[in-house]
Amino acid sequence: MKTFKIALIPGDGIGPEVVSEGVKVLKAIEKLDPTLSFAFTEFPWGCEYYLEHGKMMADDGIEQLKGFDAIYLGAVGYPGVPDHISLWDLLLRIRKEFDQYVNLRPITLLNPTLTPLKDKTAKEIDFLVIRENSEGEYAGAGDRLFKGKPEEVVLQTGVFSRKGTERIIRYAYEEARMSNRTLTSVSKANALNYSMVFWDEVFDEVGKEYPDVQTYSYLVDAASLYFVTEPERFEVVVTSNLFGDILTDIGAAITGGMGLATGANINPERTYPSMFEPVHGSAPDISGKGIANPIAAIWSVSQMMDFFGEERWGEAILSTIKDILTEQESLTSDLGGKSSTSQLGIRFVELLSARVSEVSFTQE
Ligand code: GGG
Repeated sequence: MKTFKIALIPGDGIGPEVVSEGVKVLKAIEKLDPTLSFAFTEFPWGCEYYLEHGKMMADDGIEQLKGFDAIYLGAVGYPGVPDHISLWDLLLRIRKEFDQYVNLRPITLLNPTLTPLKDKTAKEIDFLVIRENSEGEYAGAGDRLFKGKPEEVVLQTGVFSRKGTERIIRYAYEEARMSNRTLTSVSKANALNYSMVFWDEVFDEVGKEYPDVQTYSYLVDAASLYFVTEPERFEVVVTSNLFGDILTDIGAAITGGMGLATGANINPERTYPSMFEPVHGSAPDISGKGIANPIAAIWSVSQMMDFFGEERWGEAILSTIKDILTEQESLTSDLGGKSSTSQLGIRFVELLSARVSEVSFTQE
């Protein structure tokens, strides 16, 4: 029996509501598969914790998280705490301290009715965005001088190290090679004449090691247009931290909305735990109403299972998401249904159990 230790950080707003449905799925897997178990530890960190303690997480929080196999995060941010504090002192702190330099965001149309794009099929919207997740525009380098004075100056510096740029681009080439897909680099070298010229050079240099991978290179503005008009151009995409964050919101828009967008923050070397989270934020406007869509959070569990090497479960969860998306009445209101967050979770577990009841899991 394998036991995976999972740190739960439900966080703020709808975070706890959607994480609770993901945990329901993990507990169902434990029941269905005698070879697997999960040991959960929940951490109360987030904006409420900040208002009580003046910090988003415990001082030794990173130390406490080190021993886990994965972190499952809901959402961060709530009115009353400045967004740049909640994001930097919890989510970005974990990504950086644990060197989770790869952010995997699949852009996959799981049901053809969900795209607002006329005439686009599921076959045409199916790609993976690999976002640099440790530096770039999110390096946190900058300054604010002469605050409040007429001569005020604010600097926000993008940091693109050779190590950081090479490793994400190499990861993307490996992914493209392994899955026999094309690789598209998205940058903006005409305007960002230092950082993105460098990015493009590294993309070409590393590419010499991968002559078998077909590549493309687009400016971020052109890529934004093609995400909407010709998403079939893309198979694997590699891009910088900020561009990746923005582009994947467009990706969410063409595949059914933020309720279906997932992201995995990966430390490929497995020196530290990786972190799995829905892409959406805490949505204070709907929190506490029990209507948040938990599918993105459940998809994060699928990514977690893949990361654990339990791909049959990753695949079973993804297939069950496709199943539930065909049942209008089982969905939440953002997808035109009437179900609550927890009703969707209950139905999901029923469908998952039915799907895998045929498969036998044996003790290893
Ligand atoms: N699900 C985590 C969350 O609250 N994300 C909101 C967010 O703004 N994330 C920024 C980012 O991924 O860079």
